[in-house]
Amino acid sequence: MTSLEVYLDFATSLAQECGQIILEASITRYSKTKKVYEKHGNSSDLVTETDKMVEELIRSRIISKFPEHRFIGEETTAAGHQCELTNDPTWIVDPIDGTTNFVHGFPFVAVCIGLTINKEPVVGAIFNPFLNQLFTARKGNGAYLNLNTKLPLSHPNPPPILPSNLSQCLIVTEYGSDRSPMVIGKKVQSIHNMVSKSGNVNSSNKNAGSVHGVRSLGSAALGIMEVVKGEADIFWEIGCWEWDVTAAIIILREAGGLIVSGNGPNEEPVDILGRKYLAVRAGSPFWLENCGMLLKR
Ligand code: 2AM
Ligand code: CA
Ligand code: CA
Ligand code: CA
Repeated sequence: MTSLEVYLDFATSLAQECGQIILEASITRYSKTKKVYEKHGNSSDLVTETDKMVEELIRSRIISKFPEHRFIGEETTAAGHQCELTNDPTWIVDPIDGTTNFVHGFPFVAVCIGLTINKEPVVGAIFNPFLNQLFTARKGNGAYLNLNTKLPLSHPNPPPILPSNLSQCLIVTEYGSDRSPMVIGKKVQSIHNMVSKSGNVNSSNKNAGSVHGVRSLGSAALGIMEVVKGEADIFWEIGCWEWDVTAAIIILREAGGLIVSGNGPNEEPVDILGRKYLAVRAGSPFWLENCGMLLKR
C-alpha cells in the first residue's frame, strides 16, 4: 500500500465512524450532545457538544496514528486565529460542516477530513450520514461516491444538462455566519446579480434570467459535492474556511473540476487559507471567466 492509500483508508473509516456518532447524537434532539451554544454571542454561529466531541476524537486518532503530522480543526482553532499551513502533512478537519442543519435536523451535515502535503490537498473524505453519502479521493486515483461509484456521476436520471452558457448554470453559495450588514449586503447584491433579469452580462437576451438558480444547502463542503456530482455547476463562497474546503478540493479535482480563489479565473492555484472559493464542475473552463465577470460586479 502507498502512503496515500493508507491515509485515505484511515480518513474514510474515521469519517464513517464519526458520521455514525453524529447520526446517533441527532436522534435525541434535546440530549446533552445536542446542547446548542452560540459562538461569541452570534445567534447564527452555533456549536454543539457533538462538534467538539467529534473533533477531539479525530484529533486524538490522528495524534496516535501519525504523531509527526500536523492538525488544524475548526473547534480547536481560536476565533480570529490565522492558521499556518506548512509543507508537513497536515490534517484539516471540520467535525460537523452544517452545524445549523444538524441542530434543526436538515439533512445536509457532513464530517470533513482532508490531508495536505506540501500545502496541497492529497486525500479527502467527506461523509453525510443522514443521506448516507461518502465522498472520497486521493491524488491521482479519481473520486468516488460510496467507494465504488466514480465521480462525476455519469448516469443520473435525468442526465445532467451541460451548460453552454452561464445563464444555464445552477449555482450553490452560502450565507455564512457573519451577518454584519456589509458582508451580507455584498452577498445579497451578488445573488441579486445572479438571479436578476439584467444580471447576466454575457446574455444577449436581456429578459433571460441570469442563471437557472441559486441554492444554499447550509454545508459548504456538501455544496461543493453537488458540483462534484454534476448536479450543480458552480460553487461560489466568500467567508468559509480551510476546513470546509480541503477535503472537498481534492475530491473536486479528482472528479475533473476546477477551483480558484476569489471571484476571478486568474487565481489558480487556489489559496486554501484565502477564504474565497469559486469551484466549477468538470467541463468547460469558460464558466470561470463568465462567472468571474458576473460575481465581480
Ligand atoms: P459550519 O457549519 O461548519 O459552521 C453555511 O453557513 C456553511 O458555511 C457551512 O458550511 C458553515 O460551516 C460555513 N460557515 C460557517 N461560518 C461561516 C462564515 N463566517 N462565512 C461563510 N461560511 C461560513
Ligand atoms: Ca461553525
Ligand atoms: Ca464548516
Ligand atoms: Ca463545523
